[in-house]
Amino acid sequence: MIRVLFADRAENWPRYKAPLAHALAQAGVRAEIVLPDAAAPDSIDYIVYSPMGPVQDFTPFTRAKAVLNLWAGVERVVGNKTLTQPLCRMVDDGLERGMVEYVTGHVLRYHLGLDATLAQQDGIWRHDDGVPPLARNRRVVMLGLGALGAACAQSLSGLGFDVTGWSRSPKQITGITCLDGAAGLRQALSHAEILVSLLPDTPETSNLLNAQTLALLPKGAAIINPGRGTLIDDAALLAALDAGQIGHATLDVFRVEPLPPAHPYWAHPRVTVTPHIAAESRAETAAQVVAENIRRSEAGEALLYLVDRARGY
Ligand code: NDP
Ligand code: OXD
Repeated sequence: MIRVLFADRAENWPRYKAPLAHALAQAGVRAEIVLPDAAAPDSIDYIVYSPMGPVQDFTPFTRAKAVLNLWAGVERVVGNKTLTQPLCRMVDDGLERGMVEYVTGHVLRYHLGLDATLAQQDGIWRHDDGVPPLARNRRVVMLGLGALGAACAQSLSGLGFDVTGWSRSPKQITGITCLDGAAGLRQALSHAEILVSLLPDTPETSNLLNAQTLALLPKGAAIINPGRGTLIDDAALLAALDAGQIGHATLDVFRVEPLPPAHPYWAHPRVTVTPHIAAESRAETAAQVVAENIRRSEAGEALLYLVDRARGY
């Protein structure tokens, strides 16, 4: 019998309790699931981790064989010096579908000009403003072509959008123009009518969208950022919005969360704030990923979704 510590916030335990027990049983793993303080740290075999949870010092977990993050993003744990065990991140179908729906919804909103449509209450028949272009004439750029970025890019391409993606390593994805490197970034940004950022927070991606790179976008471009707040130089984005260089931004993630009430994003007429809800790991599917990794570890097989700690994601 192995011992699995559920180290997410206590309020999430009721959602995970049954799915985790079920998934472990389905995977053929005999396990006792314990909560923090219910067992000695040196008796724990696996840590189901969350950056919001109570366990951030891994030193006492001398027997733990892996730390299994319930989140996709790892920026809050990847540099943790007390973590000596392998770290896996979450790649979960529920998380992916949620992100696809959020990104597709906001891209369609910008594409169709829905904000302006919904604001019309003046009785004016604006037929002369024309119809929106077809999706195939709308250029969408996806920064990041990982588990989430690639799924969103493919969904948008499936709707007919002209999709370009950018990643660190070269990629080939059917229907997507894939770019990489500094020149690829410039090329991608220069034709991004709608820019979506699904990059992780690393030293290389910090302030990637700054005064210089925002200036490369076509005037009036829209930005959707469900990646991480650190990707954007906030002062530069606010200046670009005020100058009309950026037409609108939908931001789900911020340097400080919750976004402080006095932050200029809240009141800005061309910013939509969503409270880090673009996507969330779903207990039923995430529990299966955790259980499969524990099964693999116990069977001596390679872990899934191992984080490259030098790379930072
Ligand atoms: P992945 O690790 O699968 O993908 C990351 C992508 O970013 C990869 O394509 C990678 O390139 C690319 N990338 C990383 N660094 C660079 C760089 N320096 N230059 C160019 N490309 C780079 O992550 P996911 O797709 O699973 O998740 C992406 C992010 O989404 C998470 O890190 C998290 O921050 C955020 N997220 C937000 C949520 C929300 O609710 N708002 C929910 C879940 C995640 P390559 O493929 O070459 O390695
Ligand atoms: C994640 C997130 O990284 O919710 O999973 O942001």
